[in-house]
Amino acid sequence: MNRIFEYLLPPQRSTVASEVDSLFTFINVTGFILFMGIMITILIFVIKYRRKSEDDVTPVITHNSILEVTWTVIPIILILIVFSWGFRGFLTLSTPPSNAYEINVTAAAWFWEFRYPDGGTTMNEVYVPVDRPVKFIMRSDDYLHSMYIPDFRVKMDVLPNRYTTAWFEATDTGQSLLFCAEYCGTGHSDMLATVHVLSGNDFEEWLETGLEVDEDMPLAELGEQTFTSAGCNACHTLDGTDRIGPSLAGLFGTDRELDDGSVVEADEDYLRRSLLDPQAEVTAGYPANMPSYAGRLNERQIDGLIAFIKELQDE
Ligand code: HEC
Ligand SMILES: [Cu+2]
Repeated sequence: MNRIFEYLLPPQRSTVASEVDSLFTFINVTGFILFMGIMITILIFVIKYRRKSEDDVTPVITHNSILEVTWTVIPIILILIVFSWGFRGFLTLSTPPSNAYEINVTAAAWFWEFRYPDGGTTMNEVYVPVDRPVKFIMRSDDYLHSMYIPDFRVKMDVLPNRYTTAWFEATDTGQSLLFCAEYCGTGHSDMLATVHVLSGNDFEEWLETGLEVDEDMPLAELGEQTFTSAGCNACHTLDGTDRIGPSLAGLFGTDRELDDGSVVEADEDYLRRSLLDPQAEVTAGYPANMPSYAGRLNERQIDGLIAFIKELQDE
């Protein structure tokens, strides 16, 4: 029976996925059978008990104990099955194994940040080992978000001022999509991340090397990459049009009017301040809702972004 739904659902790539799908299928199939049973009975009764002549009189029926017990007991049994099955799944999903690999997750408008136990962070990309439980300890920097990985069948709200957790154990190497499942504003649909499931060895290797910044990559190229990975593109375009914030094309070297009426030149130092303390100088005409990237980007990424924004001059 599960096979039918396999075509409708994302691939099952975690240890809980098949259990979740079985319950989903059970509820759908019993629901469908009951629905058809009731509809067909109604049709038969409409025809069989229709008024056949002028003097047809409806008999007085007070009750039928056998019938009433049947339609009470069968639904109760079904509900108890669904409840105990669902509760078991709920317990599994809400009890992370104690040996889980823990990753701290921060959701913010509009990107995901992942911090690993050995130090190091990634943005909008998360690397996890296969066949090993992984626990996300999550918080939000601003609004309500929700962490959803359809392939793993896990979803959990991410709140400000409170930690929530979610865990999974991936069963296949490869990539899965993670996205925000709680509408959180204009950039909500850009709040996407990729889960990279690596084999044990590849994961160890990635921990050794993957978190180091590539020193060979030209600064502007690193900046371009960071522009996407740090989620700047949710709020800024590069083609002169406004999104949440101003377009960054042609910004460098111009005079910027701030909301307190003062004017500053958009030089390297201004760009740096825009990233590390965006609330200090707010460009006139725009909301003061850019998140601070202090502690989120390393020095080389900041230099890279500045080099990238400078290069946008020529376009
Ligand atoms: C949540 C939306 C949002 C995100 C994400 C965001 N910004 Fe901004 N940004 C804004 C807004 C709004 C402004 C204008 C108000 C202000 O100056 O704080 C702004 C202003 C700026 C400015 C100054 C622009 C000017 O016209 O003076 C720069 C430079 C900038 N952002 C760069 C970036 C970079 C680089 C990133 C990614 C690392 C980024 N922003 C991420 C919303 C965002
Ligand atoms: Cu969100």
